[in-house]
Amino acid sequence: MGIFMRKRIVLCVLFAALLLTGCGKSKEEPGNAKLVLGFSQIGSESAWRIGNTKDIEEQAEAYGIGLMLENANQKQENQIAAIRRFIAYQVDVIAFSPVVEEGWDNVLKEAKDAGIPVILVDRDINTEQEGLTTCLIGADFYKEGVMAAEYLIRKADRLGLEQVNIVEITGTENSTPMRQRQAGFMDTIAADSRMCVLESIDGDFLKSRGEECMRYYLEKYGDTIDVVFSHNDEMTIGALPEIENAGLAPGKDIIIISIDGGQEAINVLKEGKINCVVECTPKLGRELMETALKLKNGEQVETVIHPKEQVFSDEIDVSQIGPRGY
Ligand code: GYE
Repeated sequence: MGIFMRKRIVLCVLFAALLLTGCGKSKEEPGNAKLVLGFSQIGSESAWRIGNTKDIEEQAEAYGIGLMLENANQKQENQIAAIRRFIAYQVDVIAFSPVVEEGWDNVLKEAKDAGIPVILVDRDINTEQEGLTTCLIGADFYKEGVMAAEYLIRKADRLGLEQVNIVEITGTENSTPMRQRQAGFMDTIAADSRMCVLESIDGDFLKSRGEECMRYYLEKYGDTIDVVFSHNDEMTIGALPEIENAGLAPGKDIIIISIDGGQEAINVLKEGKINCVVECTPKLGRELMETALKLKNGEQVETVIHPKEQVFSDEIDVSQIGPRGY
């Protein structure tokens, strides 16, 4: 089967699916035409990501917006192909969460030429070209790294530590949260001479990689490790049993700092095996729908929208933390 034939079949299936789910643009009632939003999600690598997808689906439904959602299974090429399908279908607005920062110029130029506005959700891109995207709706990852480091400095003060050996398990290499969480954390501990980063390794935001990284760290550095700074809850949860298997108590022998604030990590924080979780909310759906509607109506939108976030740690009464919803 030729590539064009295959593409045509994919488009037909997509179109039929949209009609079935009522997401198609209504040609009969132009005044009442439904906004169609194409959204390319990165994958399903974490509770955060699954919560983010669910929130976007629920908010699209609540706003009466037709959502074409595609899951890229962690692959940039799948996201590029999805964006091309959205352009071919002539959706009103395209949104996507770029798995990495580089390599989007061509496809975004195609969207621009087709006159379709693009919203970045959660993560940013790196480009020299102006005007490829309209805005970014996502967390301030740099600030998250700063808050993680500030907690650590306070904890080291409280414990009276003289030297603090840190291992870092980072998120997907070249992704915005990886780059900025690391930068915020490193910049903040830089002035504190007690802080010593033994090593940083890419854990790709995955639980299985969190496990592997921790096993490697324990073999290499043993009980000289004072702190694990992990860029997300999944990797943290993967790392904890490795620490216990090595005969050490997470939360006591090793200070554990995580990011996201999903329910599972909060439960472990309440058990005392995690010391600090910096919140990163996946609930970006409402802002996304509001922004998409504004763009469709030709209104101005904010270039960056950061949700408000907080820190959950052993400095507060953790029993008061309510259900997280992701
Ligand atoms: O921290 C992680 C997810 O981009 C903020 O991606 C997001 C990150 C989140 O897989 O759990």
